Amino acid sequence: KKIRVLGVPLDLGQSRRGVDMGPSAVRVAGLEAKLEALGHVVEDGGNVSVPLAETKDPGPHSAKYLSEIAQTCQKHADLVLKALEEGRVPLALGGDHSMAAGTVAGVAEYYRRQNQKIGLLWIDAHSDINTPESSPSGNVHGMPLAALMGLSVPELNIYDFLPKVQADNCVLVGVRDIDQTEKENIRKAGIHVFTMRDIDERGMRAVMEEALRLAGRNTVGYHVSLDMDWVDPEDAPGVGTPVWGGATYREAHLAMEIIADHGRMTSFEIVEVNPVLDERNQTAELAVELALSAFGKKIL
Ligand code: DIR
Ligand code: MN
Ligand code: MN
Ligand code: MN
Repeated sequence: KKIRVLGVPLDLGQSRRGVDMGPSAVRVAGLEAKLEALGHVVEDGGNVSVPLAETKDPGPHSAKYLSEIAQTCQKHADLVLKALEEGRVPLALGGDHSMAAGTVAGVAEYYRRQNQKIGLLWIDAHSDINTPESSPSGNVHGMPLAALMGLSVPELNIYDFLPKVQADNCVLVGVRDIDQTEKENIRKAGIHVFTMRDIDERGMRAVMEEALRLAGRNTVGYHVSLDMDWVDPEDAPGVGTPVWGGATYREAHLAMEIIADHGRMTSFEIVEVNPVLDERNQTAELAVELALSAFGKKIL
């Protein structure tokens, strides 16, 4: 594959500082060279410019830095769209998860122009479907899925069409921490959810096969949005909102390997790597490993 790396050093969507250094940490961990060793052609599109928190006013508590985040998502979406137009697979590096409002918009817009739809795999400890009304924190990284599904946050409606993905093709995998006020939004949006309990009971293999079937039904393929806090904090300590009981090291790899086997991933992003909270860059290194598995690295 021809891959274009797109960095989004965005840390305005949550309150633990340092996630803006995520793209750098993932590059330092050798992303490009290792993907090329796998046989891909990789180019680095650099980082999109992001306003610095110190120079901005957060605005209303219900959705802090929303206008700066929306501007960043628009620029990022344009770069994602351009990458696809130029025949490149976008591989976006975050940055906090609010950037996904841009990544998914760019991918969905590219295929919409060809009268095609995409699916969305949202792999995360959290469901990120709060609205400014339901959010207890006011952190926009907890809201991108609500924006993409058209529940709220019109500022993040990049390219002005909704929903970005049909509810029936939107699948959450591995969630284990959902705000009480957020649960109603999941029901309203009508998306599919596989919790950690589903993974415990059915196993990663069965859950992923079903998730990919749903995301892939009547679509060209699916975008994969991987929040590193999906992985258990034992293996991924460098994230802003760790939650115990996540995917194990091998479960995480297996999920990515199954995605690669199906060969239908349109685009990929890894978010929420926070080097300030990490231990010797191990979370960024794991992010690179998981990207390699998603792009086809096999044990044998
Ligand atoms: C929480 C945490 N639901 C919020 N969300 C996180 O702030 O809306 N998302 N950590 O990744
Ligand atoms: Mn290269
Ligand atoms: Mn997230
Ligand atoms: Mn999360």
